[in-house]
Amino acid sequence: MRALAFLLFAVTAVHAQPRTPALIPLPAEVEVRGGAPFMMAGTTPLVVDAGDAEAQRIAGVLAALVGNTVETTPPVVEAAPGGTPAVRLRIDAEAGHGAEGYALDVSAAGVELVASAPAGLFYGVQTLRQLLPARVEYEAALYAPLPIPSVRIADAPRYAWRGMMLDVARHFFGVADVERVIDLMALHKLNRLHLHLSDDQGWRIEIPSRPALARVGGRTEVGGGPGGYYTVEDVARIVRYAADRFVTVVPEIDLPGHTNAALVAIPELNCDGRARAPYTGTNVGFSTVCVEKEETWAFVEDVVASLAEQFPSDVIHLGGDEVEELTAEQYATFVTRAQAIVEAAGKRYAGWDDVAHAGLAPGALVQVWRAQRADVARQVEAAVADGAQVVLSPSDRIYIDMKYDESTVLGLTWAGVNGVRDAYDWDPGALLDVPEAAVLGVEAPLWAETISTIRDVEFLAFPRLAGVAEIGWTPQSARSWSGYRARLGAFGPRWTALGVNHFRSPEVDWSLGGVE
Ligand code: TNX
Repeated sequence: MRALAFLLFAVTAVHAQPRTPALIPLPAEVEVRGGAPFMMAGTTPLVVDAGDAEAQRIAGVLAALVGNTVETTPPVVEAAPGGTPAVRLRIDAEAGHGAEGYALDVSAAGVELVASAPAGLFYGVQTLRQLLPARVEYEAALYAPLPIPSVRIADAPRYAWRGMMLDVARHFFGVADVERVIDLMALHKLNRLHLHLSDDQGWRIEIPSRPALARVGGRTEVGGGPGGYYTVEDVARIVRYAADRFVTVVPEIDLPGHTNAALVAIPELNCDGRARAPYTGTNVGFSTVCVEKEETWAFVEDVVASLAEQFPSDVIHLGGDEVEELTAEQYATFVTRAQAIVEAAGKRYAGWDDVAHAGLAPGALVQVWRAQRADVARQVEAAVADGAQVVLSPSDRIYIDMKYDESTVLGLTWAGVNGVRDAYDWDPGALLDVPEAAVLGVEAPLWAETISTIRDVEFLAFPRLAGVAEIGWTPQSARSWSGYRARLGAFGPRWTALGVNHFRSPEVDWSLGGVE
């Protein structure tokens, strides 16, 4: 039976093998050498340097992956008997691969993976994972061995910030859902998870000095569901889970607008001192904290202090979008003081591009969502000239809460429909007239007005999030829609094996993945 299964595999493998392996993101340099693959088995030793605990932990990630599929889990060892085919994983600070880069060499005789830092080793393991057959992702013993094609790869990311934003305010997503998102981000070498933790419809994080925020403000969500919030323990768990996968969790509390949930929980934040009624619709722009009251500033101080304590991220995002109830002067005064509070807490201030015209101090991070508007683009460029950096989230490209096309049920359309090609086929270096060093990276926001389950999240995120991962990682010169489209088509079986509810877009030839 096993022999038959293997024969069947060998035959389909010959036909299904794409020329470039289905790696997403595509590494900076890939040389497919041809020739015999490396055969990975449950007994293949994973060799790390003596006493290197991080290399040992990361080797354990690969061991667990392979161990899910074959009868035994590969041993992580510090030395293998001479002549044994082995996978060597090494962190060598002198190797010159940067914070996240690595070099990978696979031949029939063995696998050599070298990085200069732990994150690079982890990303090299993700590449190895994607070189292994998709069936390695199933949590069931199937059949060994597992061939890894013979390749030589030299790799490092284009941008430091490769992110996704999850709106947990419009609908709440629990810790297990967030962990699932982190797992799928790590597979594609994404490294920033921005959590949109408050909005009109809900406040989603416990602030111990202000317990009403979560307890009262956390009870609602779009459509009248039960809502929810993360306790301090939940946040610690998420942050740790993310850190183990080299993902930084960036917290956002949206201020001064998008604050109805806070205005329900803390009456003093309203100019008239009266609590607002809960809101479960999807309008924007109607709420603001009372910027003239000192109670409001005490609240901002408390919230920022708690975020600084709960999240190791060096960035705290304070929103700032879509405020319609303040004068331009009131708004600018608010943003200036908010930035100062974040910096006094030892963190870097981030806001949506609405803050660009508020007179930012140098060092701010501006998340650009409306680059298609010339007036916004000019404001952002002026902010960059004053010392800001940008993270690019163009809504007409990578707002992954937009529908893929008119036929998709989930999603909004205010920024248009964002197909798989639309989301992929653009250059972050050409979006704005700013120096290259001003672009910290890219991030795909997933707003949650229309989605409430992890299956919905997956549907809108995949395949578009994979394209964003490649935009953030791969040099522009190595990217093309046709090359990406072919790798995407061949990638389908891996998501299927992982149970990822991805959109089978007609833009992609999914048959390239062979029989699933
Ligand atoms: C605009 S993008 C918003 C959000 C909505 C989103 C829906 C931004 C900074 N603000 O409040 O959820 O559109 O696509």
